[in-house]
Amino acid sequence: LPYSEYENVKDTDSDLIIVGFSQLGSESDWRTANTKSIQRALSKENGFSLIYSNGRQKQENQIKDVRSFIFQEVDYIVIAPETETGWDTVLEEAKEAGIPVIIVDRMIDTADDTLYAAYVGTDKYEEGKKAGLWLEKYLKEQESKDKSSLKKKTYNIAVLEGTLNSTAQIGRSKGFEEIAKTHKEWKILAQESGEFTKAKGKEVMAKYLQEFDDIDILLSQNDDMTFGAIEAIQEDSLTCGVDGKIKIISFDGVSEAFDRMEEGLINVDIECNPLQGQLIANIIERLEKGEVVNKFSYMDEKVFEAENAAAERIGRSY
Ligand code: GYE
Repeated sequence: LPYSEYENVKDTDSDLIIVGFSQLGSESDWRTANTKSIQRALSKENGFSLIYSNGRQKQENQIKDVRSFIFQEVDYIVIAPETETGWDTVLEEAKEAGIPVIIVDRMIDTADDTLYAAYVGTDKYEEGKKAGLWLEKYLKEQESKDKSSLKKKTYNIAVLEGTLNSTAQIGRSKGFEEIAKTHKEWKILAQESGEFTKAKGKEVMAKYLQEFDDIDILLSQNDDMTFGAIEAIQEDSLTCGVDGKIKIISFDGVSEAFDRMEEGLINVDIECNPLQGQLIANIIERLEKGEVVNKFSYMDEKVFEAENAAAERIGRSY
């Protein structure tokens, strides 16, 4: 936003709390829901003036955006960071300018926790573990069935990872591997990034299908990549999901994923809750009053299985 426009905001609505929000991109349905939630909570009606910037999946854009917020002398800065490292310098600049920073969704890697006032987001490591625990339970159930199609000595797993070095990728990989390493019969065939997008997810999955002819399980670290992967699987005349050859574990739980679960194409979706706006607004309001805030706030999250998808989706807004 040009400086003149900001001045305008400030003059006419001097009571509003001015917040600069650097969103990392618009790569997924999850991200859209997250952006909307934050825009809604930090609206004029609620006493905020929000300056939104889209980093287009590049940390360097985000750093520029944060610098522009500092220059514009906003009251608070909210950052959903693309990747974890490399934030110290710009956060020191914000600190020097006396602007409190709230980190949302993904986390940053810093030795100095005075560089941010609070973090609001989700526990991605837990999400990864939940995926592993679900698979453990699922395979046990299959093995106890007499005529299960999925009864093998080794289970071949292909992984579509998210943006490398993002908290969502690091946490979900680590959490899942934690469970996988307790199972000698689980074999991770490949683990590559699909950058959290549908197009890249499809591309990498198509490559996996060329390379490996016996994938039993796909672990896809977000729904958008899963949608791409399903297309690649179907174009290869293969089947997936509840009654299909390749079992699919996905993450996020966006509306389209519920469609795919109802169709039986995705077996399970590990929820990641993007509705973080209200919590962020609450934290800013408390900081305004000089109150102490929790340094870390995590959203509640569930696991959705295809069998219960129709009932579980009732009342969901994205
Ligand atoms: O799972 C994915 C998005 O950081 C939790 O980023 C977020 C992830 C989410 O692109 O869809």
